Parts: sequence; structure tokens; C-alpha cells
Amino acid sequence: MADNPGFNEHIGSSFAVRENVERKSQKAMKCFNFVAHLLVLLVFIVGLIGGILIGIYAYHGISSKSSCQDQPYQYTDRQASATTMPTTNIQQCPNRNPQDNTPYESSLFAPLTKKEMQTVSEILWQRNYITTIGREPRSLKESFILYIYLHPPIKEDAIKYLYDNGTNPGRYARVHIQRGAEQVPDIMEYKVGPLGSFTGITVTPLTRPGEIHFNSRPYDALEVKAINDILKTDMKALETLMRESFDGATYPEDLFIFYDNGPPGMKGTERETRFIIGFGTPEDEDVLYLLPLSGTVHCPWTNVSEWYPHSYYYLNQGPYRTVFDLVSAYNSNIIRKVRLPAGYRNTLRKTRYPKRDIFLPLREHADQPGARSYMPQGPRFSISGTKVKWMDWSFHISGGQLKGPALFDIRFKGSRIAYELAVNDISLVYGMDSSGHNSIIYMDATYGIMGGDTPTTILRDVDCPSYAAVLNTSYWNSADQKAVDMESICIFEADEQEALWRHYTASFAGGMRNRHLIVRVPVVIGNYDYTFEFHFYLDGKIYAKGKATGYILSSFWDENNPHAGRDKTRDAFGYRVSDFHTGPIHDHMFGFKVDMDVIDSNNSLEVIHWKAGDILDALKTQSTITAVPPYFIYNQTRYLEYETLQREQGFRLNYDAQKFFVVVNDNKKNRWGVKRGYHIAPLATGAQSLSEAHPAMKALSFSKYHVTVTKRKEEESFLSSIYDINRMDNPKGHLELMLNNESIINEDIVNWVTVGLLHIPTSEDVPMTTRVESGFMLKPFNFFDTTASFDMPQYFEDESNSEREPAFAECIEPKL
Ligand SMILES: *[C@@H]1O[C@H](CO)[C@@H](O)[C@H](O)[C@H]1NC(C)=O
Ligand SMILES: *[C@@H]1O[C@H](CO)[C@@H](O)[C@H](O)[C@H]1NC(C)=O
Ligand SMILES: *[C@@H]1O[C@H](CO)[C@@H](O)[C@H](O)[C@H]1NC(C)=O
Ligand SMILES: *[C@@H]1O[C@H](CO)[C@@H](O)[C@H](O)[C@H]1NC(C)=O
Ligand SMILES: *[C@@H]1O[C@H](CO)[C@@H](O)[C@H](O)[C@H]1NC(C)=O
Ligand SMILES: *[C@@H]1O[C@H](CO)[C@@H](O)[C@H](O)[C@H]1NC(C)=O
Ligand SMILES: [Cu+2]
Repeated sequence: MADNPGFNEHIGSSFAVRENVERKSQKAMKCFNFVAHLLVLLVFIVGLIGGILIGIYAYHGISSKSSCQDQPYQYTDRQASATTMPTTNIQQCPNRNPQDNTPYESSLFAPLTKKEMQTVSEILWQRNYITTIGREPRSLKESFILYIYLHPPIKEDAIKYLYDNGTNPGRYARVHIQRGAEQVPDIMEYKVGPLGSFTGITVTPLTRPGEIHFNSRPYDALEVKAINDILKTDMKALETLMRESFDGATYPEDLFIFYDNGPPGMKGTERETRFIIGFGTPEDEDVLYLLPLSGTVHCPWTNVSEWYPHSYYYLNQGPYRTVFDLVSAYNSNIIRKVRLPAGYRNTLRKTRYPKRDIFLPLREHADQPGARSYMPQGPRFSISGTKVKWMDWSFHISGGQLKGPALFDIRFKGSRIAYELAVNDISLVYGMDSSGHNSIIYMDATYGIMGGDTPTTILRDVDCPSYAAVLNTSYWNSADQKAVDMESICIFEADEQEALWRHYTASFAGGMRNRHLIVRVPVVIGNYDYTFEFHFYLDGKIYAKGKATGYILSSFWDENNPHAGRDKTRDAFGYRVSDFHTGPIHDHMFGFKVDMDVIDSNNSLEVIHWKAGDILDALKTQSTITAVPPYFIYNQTRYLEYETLQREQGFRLNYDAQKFFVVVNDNKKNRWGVKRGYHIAPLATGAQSLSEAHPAMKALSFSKYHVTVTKRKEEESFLSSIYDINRMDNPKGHLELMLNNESIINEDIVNWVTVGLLHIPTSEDVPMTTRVESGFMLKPFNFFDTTASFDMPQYFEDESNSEREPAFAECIEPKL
């Protein structure tokens, strides 16, 4: 145990007790804190004395109170640990702050800072681009900033600067302005910069006036507020209906209006906002408990006095032109009604709050802390601004509020592997049998992946180990026209506690523990929390993932739904998952931009076909052979067909015709003469199944393919447009538009990788969808001459040799 190198989980040691004491005191629990602290300390001392006196190794957990509520099942007090560990001379582990004070502003790629965003807003205010600064816009007739984020440098300039002593291309902001003050309101985008000196900043339009129709804009706080105001009188008119139907609930005390049932109309020139009523409050929107009452608000342009609600539905009965038509139908008893049982509302909070169910007995040992990792000699990574270095890897962390996190200039062992590896969008398409929110389509970049309505905050010790470094990024809060800081990214070396490789023979035993660097970005988008991560391995692999957790969106379970199955527990769109709700089916498709630069930007895509067939057909792919040589014992074989892809193309995974997608550098060979490359391996478990006939399939074209290769262009920087789902009749920025048959041989190419999963919610998704994930691997493919990880100490043992990873001195996990 003592010569076990590297990270070490110290289960059962006295450090766990000590560490727990410290953690408890940090967390400033609201109740029992002092008592718990004393108790734990007491138990600790008892444990130590016990350990010294008895000197036997036996592990028991410590006692603690987790909650100040009355608990039917209490944690039991247990004997504290007694260990054989020496209790003296154990120091805190040496630690080093991996982050220096390099300002983000000095980097080409770091996300824009709060200060830079403020500078941008001041410039735009001074030059009359906006009519409000530093305060909430008063009406939709104002011009104000929707988003500000980094506009990355032109790649060629950046490469010259980074590799060839070129000049610094500077930092620029991309700004979206909602121009309600214009004669014909629209959205405009601008490039603003170079930031830094206030005087030299130019503002360059990236769109033409009117190009982005006002009615295809993303939602903003003002519109939601205006619609809320318009619906007030209708909600009043519905008071009795709501009270009778929904267990005495009233608006806005117990009910809220949910608007995110997008898109707002079938055309970019229309704006029809569907809404649905749910239990909850505006501060605590509860999409788990949506109710069968919905409508639509006609809300184009900026003149709110021309907006009106229409198309009311109650228990899928409608449409009623006005709320009074619905109320009159309801009062004259000509429609089917729902009566939620008295007291039902009181059960909701309890069933929905993701806390321990105190009526269930604790699992055995659940009162003990679980296994942990720590860094016995401080971090092996360093972060300068947002540039990260670890074990011959280096890259810059970047990104912005709409498209999410991005990495730039990824190098391994001095070679560039990728110029950009970035999240671009997440799409979800729902099916459900419910008015108001059937056929929901989300493209999450339209809401903002990294700082939409909810800032991200790393939950230390949940999202990442407590020893992780945390980076702040900023996003622009358009509601109050201010930049906001958030603790959004964590970086750490992970101990996978498994073998990266192992082999055991009669003559030797060898292996290497799989440690890797993780960049993790948890984000909140409405009901779902997504986590994006990039894993860097010692052997040159990169693993990118998207994960989903959070609340499912529900639809009302109507006992007498005429479309439900015979037993009424499921319909064509999903299962009943609670008293009155079903979990409608949907997918989660994660779209990534993968701009590989295998050594340099002159790359090609090899598509290697994994085939099976006749021996002769296999041999004929490489030679003019006419007869099968006698040593082949079967007529059938596997074989490969190598194709250098000539032109831009999208691919779907197909298990009947499997392919390897390899980005190669035609001009760079490994020691064996083979073109050096990286394999892009999508690990999707789902695919887009909607046909071209679906009206959103153009806007969503990135979801049709798992891998799409295009020639890289500055003006084709993302695989989707944030406006397209709101103008699906005329989308202008989606992936398929890039597929125009251009040559991709020995070119700078981009692979757009979409991986996703299909979600059939079941009862286990209530209250919480526990993590599901999808991702892809970037794997060296003849890139190195040999396995890349043997420049590190290994575990190796034979008759005459013994090698281990570096030894460590046991130490106390540092307080963070
Ligand atoms: C880099 O550029 C500077 C100024 O343009 C020049 O003085 C210097 O010689 C250049 N260095 C190299 C290695 O090209
Ligand atoms: C807004 O609409 C109302 C009702 O149609 C109209 O009377 C008013 O003139 C409009 N206001 C503006 C500024 O266009
Ligand atoms: C990071 O963001 C958090 C949350 O807004 C803030 O409290 C903290 O001061 C920020 N840290 C730095 C170094 O800016
Ligand atoms: C890449 O290709 C361009 C022309 O296609 C050529 O000018 C350039 O030298 C090439 N770069 C490398 C590193 O081969
Ligand atoms: C293999 O193919 C040859 C020529 O078509 C045929 O004569 C032979 O029977 C086949 N063998 C098997 C095992 O199918
Ligand atoms: C793509 O370009 C090639 C070469 O110019 C041409 O032969 C082919 O017909 C084109 N394909 C399409 C679909 O336009
Ligand atoms: Cu889901």
C-alpha cells in the first residue's frame, strides 16, 4: 500500500475523519453545526485513542447529522475509526495553486471578461447602437444587447501568431443587438474590437439590417414579462376553472405560465407563443407538473397593444378563440373536466424535491463518507489565464454563452492535434399528446448553452473533486444589461482507478493506471442540466462527452385520454410516471465542431470501410490477383477498403456498413511510412429519425449526420444558427448549407460530430433524471510510431526489473 503511487483513495484512514471535520466546519450548516462539529471532534479523539490503545485496523464510519428535520430513520452513532496509521508527523499534502494571475485579456482565446463586456456596452452606448445601458430595458421598443461573447480570431492569423511570430490578431467581441427602436425592428450582429484600448475599437456589422427578422429572435425577459401582463386578465377569468380543476390552485400563487414550448410559429415572420399552465411559481418553475390548460399568444413585433391570446385548450379540448369561450364551455358542462384530488398539491414539493427520502431506511454504511481521491504532491497541471498544460498536453479554454465551451490549439507532445474542439448546439425534439406543448423542438444554443437564464456554478465535490481548479467565465445578462461572473469550468487530473493498459505473462507483470485530465463544464438550460467534458489521456486520446440530468418535461396524464392505450398507463408518446403525469419521449443530440489539425491544417479525411466478403474481392482491392491463394481456409473474410474522401459529405452510423473516419496529414508519415492521423469515433446510441418531411429538419440538419466533413471557412463557424428554429421555413445557417461539394483533399477541414441518445422517460426519471451521456473519441491513428504512453514510469515487474510510478508520502488531503 505504501508504495502505491500517485493519487490514493484513503478509505478507512483517520484522515477521512479529520477531513470530514474540516469539511463540515466549512459548509456552515444551518443547524446542529456546532453540535455536529463537537460530536465529530469527540468521536475523532475517541477514535484516535482507540486506535493507539487497541492498535487494530478496523474501519467504522463517523457519525453525523445530515439534516435538522425530524427523521423517522436516524443516522446511527457509530464507533469512530481506529487505524494503524501513525497519527503523528502526518502533514497536509503539499499544494500549489495551479492557476497564475495571467489575465484572460492577454489571451487569444479566453472567454470575454466582465470588464470587456462592459467596455463593449459602453462603446455601443456612446455610438448610439443601443438605447439603454446598465439597466433593464423598459420596453421592446428599446435597442439593447442580447449577447456578447468572444469572436475568435481568424484562424490563419491565430496560427501565424502562435507558431510563426505573426502579429497578435487581438480580441474581438461578437454582439447581438435587439433593435426594437428601429423603424423596422430587427436583430443585428456586430464584431467589436480590438478590445483593450478604448479608442481604437471599431464596430463592424456582421449582418444586414432586416436580415434577421425580429419575429425569429430568441426569447428575452421583456417579451415574457409583456406576455405575462397580457395574460393577467385571462388568468383572472380562469380562476374558478383552475381552482376546481387543480386542487384549489390559484394564479400566480400556486401556478405559473410556461412559455418554452418552442418554436414560436412555423415561419420566421410569425410570432405565436404557446403557453401551458403548471404548478409552481416564476421563481420555481416546475415542468414536472404541467397541467392540461394551454393557449397561444399572438406577439409579433414590438407593439404590445396589438398582442392577444387565442387558441385556448383545456384537457385537449379546444381550440377556444378566447378565454371566455373556454370558460363558457366549462360552465355549461359541455366539456370533459379534470378534478385533481384535494391535497394533491401538498404532495408535489415532497415528491419533487431531490433530497433524501427520510422515510426510507438508510442503506448500510451510507453514513460513512465514500471513497475519495486527492493529489499527494499537488497538481500536475497548470493554468495560465485559460491555457492549460498537463503531461505534454496543452490547450486553451474558450467559449461563450450561446454555443457553450470550446477548446483551441490542442497540442500533444509539441504537435497540434486540433485547432478547435467546441460544443455548438443541443437539439431535442419531443412527441406528446398534449395541447400547448406537443411537438416541442429545442435548439439549446438559441437559449444560450453557457449562461442563458441561469448562471452555472460548479458544485464542488459533486461536479468535480474538491481539489479541482475552477475557472470563472462571464456571460451577458440581457435582462438587466450587465455582465455576470460565474464559476463555470473545473479542471482536474482524475484517477480513473483502472488500467490504461495491463498485461500479465509468465515472464512479467505490467500495467499503467489510467489517469487523465478532465475539463468539465456543467450548464443549466431550463429543466435540464448538461455537463460537457473533455478528457485527455496519457496515450494521446481525447474523449469528449455531453451528459444530461435534471427534471424531465412532463405532460398531463389524463385518465380518460381517448388516445391512451387500453390500460391507460401509456400512450403513443410515453409512460405514466407519476400520479398525473407522463414522461414524453424526446432525444438529446449534442453537436460538436471538431476542427482537427493533424500536425498542420493540410488534412484529408480517410473513410475506412470495415467490410466482409469474398477473399478474392478483398485481395482485389489492392492487386490484380485472379485466384484465391490456397492457404486461405475460408472463402469469406473481413477486410478494409480505404477511401480518401474527395468532397464534402455527411455520414450516418450504420452497423451494416461500418466506417472509420480518420483525419490524416497526407504529407506527414510515421516511422512506418503511414500517414499520420487521428480517428474520430462517434459513440452515439441514437440517430435522428425524423424524415425530411418534418418542417424543422433543415434547421436541425446537424442532427441528421453523425460525422459531416466540410472545408473549413471562417464564415461557417457553427453547425447551426440560433435563429433557424424560429424561422424553420427559411433557415440560413445550418450545417447542410455548408455541404456544397467542395474538394477536401489536403485542405483545412472540419468534422462536425453529432452524438446523441433517445430518451423514453420512465418512473425512475421522477424526480430526477440521473445522468445519461453520449460522446466521441479522438484516437491517435498511426500518429505515433509506438504506444505514446511509455515515456512515463509504468508498473512493471519481472525477474530482474521492478518499476513503479512515483512513490508518495501519505498526507492529509488539503482543505480547499
Ligand atoms: C519576429 O518578429 C519580430 C518583429 O516583427 C522580429 O524582430 C523577429 O526577428 C522575428 N523573429 C523571428 C524568429 O522571425
Ligand atoms: C400600437 O397598436 C395600437 C392598436 O393597433 C395602435 O392604436 C397604436 O397606434 C400602435 N402604436 C404604435 C406606436 O404603432
Ligand atoms: C468568480 O465568480 C464568483 C461567482 O460570481 C465570484 O464570487 C468570484 O469572486 C469570482 N472569482 C474571480 C476570481 O473573479
Ligand atoms: C499546405 O497546402 C498549401 C497549398 O495547398 C501549401 O501552400 C502549404 O505549403 C501546405 N503546408 C504544408 C505544411 O504542407
Ligand atoms: C469456396 O469457393 C470455391 C470457389 O467458388 C468453392 O469451390 C468452394 O466450395 C468454396 N468453399 C467453401 C467452404 O464454401
Ligand atoms: C461534385 O463535383 C464533382 C467534380 O466537379 C462533379 O463531378 C460532381 O458531379 C459534383 N457533384 C454534385 C452533387 O454536384
Ligand atoms: Cu431527456
